Amino acid sequence: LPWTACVLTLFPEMFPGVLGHSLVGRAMSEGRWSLDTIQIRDFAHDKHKTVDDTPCGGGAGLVMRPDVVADGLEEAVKRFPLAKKVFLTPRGKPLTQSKVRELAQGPGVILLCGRYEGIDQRVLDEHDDMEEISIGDYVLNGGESAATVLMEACVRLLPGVIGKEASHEDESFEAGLLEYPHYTRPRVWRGREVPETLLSGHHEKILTWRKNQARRITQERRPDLWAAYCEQTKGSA
Ligand code: 6GU
Repeated sequence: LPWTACVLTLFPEMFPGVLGHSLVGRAMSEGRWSLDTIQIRDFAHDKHKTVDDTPCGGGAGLVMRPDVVADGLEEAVKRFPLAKKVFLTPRGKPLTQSKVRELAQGPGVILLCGRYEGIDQRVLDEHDDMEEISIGDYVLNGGESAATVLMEACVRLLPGVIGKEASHEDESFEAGLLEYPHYTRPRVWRGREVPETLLSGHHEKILTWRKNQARRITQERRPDLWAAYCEQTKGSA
């Protein structure tokens, strides 16, 4: 069976969206991964298909009902019993490339998308093997864009999705550094020249130039990544 993502959402029509295009879309039509959606509203029991209610204790916004969300989640688990359960929320642990690798290695993921005001805590307590993941320190209106980001990051790591011409080898986060700058023809554009070293044909010098550029850019822009890189690199070179 291919790697599968099962998305629980009030907006299944948002999928596959960007994931139906380019590399990741092609990989889906080639059967390298599959996408399933579950409409949470299908598990509402009243004739108005109510999924949320006012927060206990008062306050703004609405909270997703535990009975409705849990029934949807349990249907997803029936379909994909071995998939890792993930709740997309700005309160979650940050998504990292290492977490992406872990999720891409398993049989697939169940992605629960909620509204920002939240899901009744008791669903999360009941499913204590579910991971809460955030894609960054900013607020989205729902988990769907975050679920899309997570899926794209996972799918591009699946076997056969990226050819070896664009291998993951010299990628920024794999090496712990941001990427070096890229150039193509023409050699001079609006008076701006391609760095001499890249035209030298001297492969060793080119690799050194790129490594130095990656280190410079990482130091300038991401002192956190630079510190981690220095720590990991300590002793070698
Ligand atoms: Cl996973 N969900 C929402 N609603 N907002 C976010 C997020 C997730 N990650 C960052 N902001």
